[in-house]
Amino acid sequence: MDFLRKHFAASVAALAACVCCGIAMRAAQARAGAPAGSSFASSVARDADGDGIDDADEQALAEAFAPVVLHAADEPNLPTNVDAFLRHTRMEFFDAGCSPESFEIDPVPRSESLGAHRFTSKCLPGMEFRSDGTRAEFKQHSFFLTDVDGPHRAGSEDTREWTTYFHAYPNDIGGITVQYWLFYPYNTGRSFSALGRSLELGSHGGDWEGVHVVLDAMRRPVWLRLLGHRDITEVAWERARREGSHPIVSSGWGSHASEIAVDDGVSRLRHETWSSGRVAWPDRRNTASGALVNLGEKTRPLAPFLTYSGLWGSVGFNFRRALPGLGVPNVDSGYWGPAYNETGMRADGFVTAWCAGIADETKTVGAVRECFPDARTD
Ligand SMILES: [Ca+2]
Ligand SMILES: [Ca+2]
Repeated sequence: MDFLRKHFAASVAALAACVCCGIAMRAAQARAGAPAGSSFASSVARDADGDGIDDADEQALAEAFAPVVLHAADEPNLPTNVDAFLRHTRMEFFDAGCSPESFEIDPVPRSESLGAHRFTSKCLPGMEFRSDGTRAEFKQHSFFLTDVDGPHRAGSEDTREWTTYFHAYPNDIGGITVQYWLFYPYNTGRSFSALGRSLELGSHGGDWEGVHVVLDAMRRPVWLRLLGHRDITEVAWERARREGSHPIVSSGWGSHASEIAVDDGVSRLRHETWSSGRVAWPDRRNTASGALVNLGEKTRPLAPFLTYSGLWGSVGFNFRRALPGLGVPNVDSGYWGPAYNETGMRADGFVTAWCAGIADETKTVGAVRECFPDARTD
C-alpha cells in the first residue's frame, strides 16, 4: 500500500518536474513510431526479448535516460566489457571441502558458452550444478571466472570498450523501468594495518553495478534507484542531480557503489553512458565512450552471458568456513552478474536488482523464471 501511494504521489509531482525530459521522450517516441503519451503495448514491431516492448523503443528510452557516471580521478578499476574481460580469464568450479577444491571447466570461456556447463560434485554425490541457473549463496559450490591479473584490473584502456548494458521491462505502475549496468574487471576493497601487517578486505574480481530509472505510464521518470553495497536506494527523480534527461551518478572509489552525485568541486572522470557519449578525463583528454547494449530478458536473452549464474571473480578467503556461525559473507570472492545480483535480494530468492517493480514477479518462459534462480545452494 505504501508502495503504491508513494509512486502515485511521485507521479503527480513528476508531472510538473520532468518538463526537461519532454524533448528526449518525444525523440524516443518518434523513433519508436509511437504517439506522445501512448503506452508501450500499442506498437511492437520487433520484440526479440519477448517483453511486449518494441526493442527499438527500449533502445531509444535507454539512450534518453542513460546516466552520466562520475568516477574518481584515481579510480583503480575503471569499466570494461564482458568480451574484453573473458580474453584474460578461465572458468573453474569451486567445490568447498573437496580435494582438490577447484576444477578447470573452460580455459577459453566465451559469452555464448558461459551458461552451458554442468558439474557433479565429488563431495556432494548426486548434486548437479548448472552454470545457467544454480546460484551458490555463500559461494561454496559454484562456477567462477578466475580473477584477471594486475594490469587488466585497471579496466579497458580504450574507452570505446566501456560498454554500458541495459535491461528494460514493463513495471508495476504501467510504465517501463530501465536499468543500466556497468561491468568492472575488479573491485578494490579497503586496506587496514593491524599487528604490523597490512590487510585488505573486500577486494574481489568481476564487479557489476548499476542504477534503475523508473518511468511511469506516460514515460516520465519518477524514481532513480541506486545499487549500493548491500541495499538499493530509491530517490525521487526531482531530487536527483541531472543534466537534461540524464541523471548524474557517482561511482564509489574501488567499490563502484552508486550514489547521487554532489557538486563538491572535486575533479572527476566524467563518463557519458549513451551510445554517442564521451569520456572527459581530469587531464582534459576527451575520448569516445562505448556502446549501450540491450541485455534482453533472462527468459529471452539478447546478450548470451546473461544466463550465467556463477561468479565473475575467483573464490578468495573463505569467511564462511573460517568463521562458521557468524554469517560473514565471502566478501573477498567474485560477485554475480545482473540477473543473479546480490544487492537487495529477498529471502525468497527474488533478485531485486534485476526485477525491482516488475509488472509480473512470477514471469516464467519454458522452465526459466525471470526473477528467481532455478536452484539455490550454499
Ligand atoms: Ca522487447
Ligand atoms: Ca527488455
